[in-house]
Amino acid sequence: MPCTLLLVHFLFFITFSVYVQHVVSSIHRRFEYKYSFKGPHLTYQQGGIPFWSHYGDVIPSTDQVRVAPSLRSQRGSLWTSYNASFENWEVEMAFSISGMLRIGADGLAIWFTKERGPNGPVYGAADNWDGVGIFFDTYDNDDNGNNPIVLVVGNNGRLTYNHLNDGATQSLGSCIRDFRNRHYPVRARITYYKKTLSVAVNPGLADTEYAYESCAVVNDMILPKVGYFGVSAATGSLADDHDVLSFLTFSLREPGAESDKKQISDSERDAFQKEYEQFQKELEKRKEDYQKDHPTVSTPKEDEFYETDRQRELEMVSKGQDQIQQELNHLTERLKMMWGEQKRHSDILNRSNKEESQTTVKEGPTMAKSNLDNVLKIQKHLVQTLEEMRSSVSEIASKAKLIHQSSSGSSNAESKVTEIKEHVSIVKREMNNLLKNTVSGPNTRCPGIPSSPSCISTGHFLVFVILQTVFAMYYLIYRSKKESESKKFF
Ligand code: MAN
Ligand code: CA
Ligand code: CA
Repeated sequence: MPCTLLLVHFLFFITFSVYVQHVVSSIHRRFEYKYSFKGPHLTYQQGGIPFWSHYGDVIPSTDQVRVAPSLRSQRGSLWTSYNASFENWEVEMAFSISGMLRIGADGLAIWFTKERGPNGPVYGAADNWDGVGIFFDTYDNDDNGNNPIVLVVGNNGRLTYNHLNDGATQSLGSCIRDFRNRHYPVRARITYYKKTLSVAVNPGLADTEYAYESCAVVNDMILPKVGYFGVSAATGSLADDHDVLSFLTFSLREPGAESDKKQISDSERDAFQKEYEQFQKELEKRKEDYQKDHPTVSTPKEDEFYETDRQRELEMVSKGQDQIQQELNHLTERLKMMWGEQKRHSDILNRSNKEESQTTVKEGPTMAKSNLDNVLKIQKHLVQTLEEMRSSVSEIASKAKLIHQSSSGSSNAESKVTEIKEHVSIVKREMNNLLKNTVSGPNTRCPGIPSSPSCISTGHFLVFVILQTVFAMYYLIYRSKKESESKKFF
């Protein structure tokens, strides 16, 4: 019985998890580029950040924004140019707070507030804000040993931040994390969904983008319906570099709360159209300004960027010619090798003929030799023809390239194309001849290589053996005679 209960409980748990997962995963998340920035082309050429305004000691660069540098008493902030009215949203910010000393100051803040707060005492931004601030406080002002700390502080405009006690009594949620001098960028994810604000932090210990740990959750948090996103940082008598590498904002929509397929309204379309036209005008104006500032730089005409059909065709012809040339080179090499081989065989044959004429009967080597000479002639002819074809093809290729380079003079190009065609037909004809010669040339079968002649015949061998035996017997008799003579003396 308890086993059945356990099973039911387990099944319920699984179903519930799947349901939760389904709901969470089907939240519609849209990247909002007007409330975001990231490298590698973070800034305009003049140093501004598209859709953002920066204040104070901020130093923007192409791949990051230094919100406050490691100098004493710096304050910097940046705010979105447009306000946002997302009911639910999420911000992912990658940052790095680093300094030479064991202790740094003062920290970095992420904001969503009704108004922008360009300058002030709260991590470089204005106090008495209406909205929420998520603070990364590095310096332990109240000396209670709990910094660096992450805290969430809400404000309706009436609260004055208590910098001296690190907002300890004002925070709605917090977590102690060491986010200074990390090996990898630290990432913070702030999610505001159905009036719950959650803060998660990836402490930058590894290069894993999504290793977030929950830090704080604040329920029933009422934020302004319309507000600006911002980042700020400050230093005091101690200082760190406060760098933001990316700030990505997403709007979130509950599943089924809106229809994605819904067409945009007429007023929205008009607004987008206006904005587009404005950008077009701005672009044109910038182009003109650039021309004025750089009169010597000529802007290439648009059609100079693209190839014409003719250029493309010639490019292809040229490539084809290169390929043919390569093939012919290959063929020539092989024929040369074959020719060398034939020559070697012919030398062997000549040598053996000479030897045979001195010793034994001739077995018709003149016939084989004349065959071989024929083959050699054909080979030679083939190599020559191929050489000619190769030079012809390279001529075509270079002409095609020449036309390709100067394809503007069309009448000239026209005549050169005809020339190429003629050359190609010559090559074709020669190729056919070559093939005919190779297939039906006279006596195309090479004569077999004669086996090397044996150096002595059987008759000679027998005579040699008999002579040797006689000589050996004569020597033995001579020796025994000498021995018996010498014995007589003793
Ligand atoms: C000084 C003051 C403080 C600041 C610390 C650390 O004490 O400027 O406000 O927090 O330095 O920079
Ligand atoms: Ca502090
Ligand atoms: Ca503290």
